[in-house]
Amino acid sequence: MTLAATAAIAAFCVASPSVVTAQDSCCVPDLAPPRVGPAEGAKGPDQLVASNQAGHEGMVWVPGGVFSMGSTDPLARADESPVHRVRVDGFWIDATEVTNAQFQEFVEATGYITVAEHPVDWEQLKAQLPPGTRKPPDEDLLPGSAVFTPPNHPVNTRDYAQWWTWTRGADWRHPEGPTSNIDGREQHPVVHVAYEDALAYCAWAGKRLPTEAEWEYAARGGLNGAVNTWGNEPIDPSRANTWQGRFPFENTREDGFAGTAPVKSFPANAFGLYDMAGNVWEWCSDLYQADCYRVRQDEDAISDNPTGPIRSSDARNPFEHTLRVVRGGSFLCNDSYCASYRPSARMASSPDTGLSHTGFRCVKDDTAPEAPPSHAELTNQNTSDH
Ligand SMILES: [Ca+2]
Ligand SMILES: [Ca+2]
Repeated sequence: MTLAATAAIAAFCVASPSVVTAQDSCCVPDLAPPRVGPAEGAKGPDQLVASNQAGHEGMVWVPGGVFSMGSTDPLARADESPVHRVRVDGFWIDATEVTNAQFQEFVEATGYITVAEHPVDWEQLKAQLPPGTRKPPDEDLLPGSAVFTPPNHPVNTRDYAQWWTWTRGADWRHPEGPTSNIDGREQHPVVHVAYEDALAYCAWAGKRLPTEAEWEYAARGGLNGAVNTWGNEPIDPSRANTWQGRFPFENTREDGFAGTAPVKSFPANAFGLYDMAGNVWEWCSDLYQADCYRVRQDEDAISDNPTGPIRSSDARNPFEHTLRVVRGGSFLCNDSYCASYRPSARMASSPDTGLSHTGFRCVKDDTAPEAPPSHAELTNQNTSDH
């Protein structure tokens, strides 16, 4: 482990004194240190304009409605309560997670450089470390990201450093580090994307990230109150790309995949959306607040298109107020440890954190598709044609 990794973990420890539970720590560790800004000549998210207006290709229309957000299932965490009524307007949403091929098209069109490809910003990082912490060698501040590196033996599952490794040269093109690549993984979801990387892609595509409410509504596929995206049947290896075996050292791959899977490898939900359970976590636009459901329920009978709190709040990371919501779990989820593949499961992630199990999908505000002509209309048209 490099000094940069040590510093990053030290930063996490300073910010999060002994509050990470076993159930939480597999999911979204805060391992990413601050980065130096975009390289000279590269465009940041706020400089990108929508230049890829591909219409609704690859997207699904989700009709608006009212649903019960949250869960009281035995697997649910406290932040999924209370269950409350939420209304969302209709929206278009990507049928799949954004793939490496799609992200490559964006990067080639814009020259965008992701957060993981920037050097670590020591001036920002040292502000998060104990006073007097010595600056590590420059080579330890080179670009990198946190990679899932499973041990081959049982470990203390409260210590995520046992399976997350700060890896110099890891980024979306090199998911496991500089000697890896994405050849043959064009249809896998892009990973190692930070929140601002996802925003940049959205800006280029003329789309946006879903709100947490939109994401959960879409994931439920109209099965209001169901535990899973497919209904109340328990998970099995045919349902989603998660983890089978003993985490984190034994992955029996009964679902066919040790890491990410090509999108659409598992059945879609009732709305036609793939991998809303598992594969990779997906960024949402809301700031994360553990008790926002309680606040929301106190304020309204039905919450109307909620967009989240104005600052984040999370006991696991008490000094960080820009945490964003991620949803859907990943290939690391297992009931014994982290059942975050459930549509109601919530997790917080630092916006500058890209990880080897985190990606995103986009939504788009636009009019509903035209309803297909009815049988009567077609009959009338055929009659008038003659
Ligand atoms: Ca799997
Ligand atoms: Ca997913």
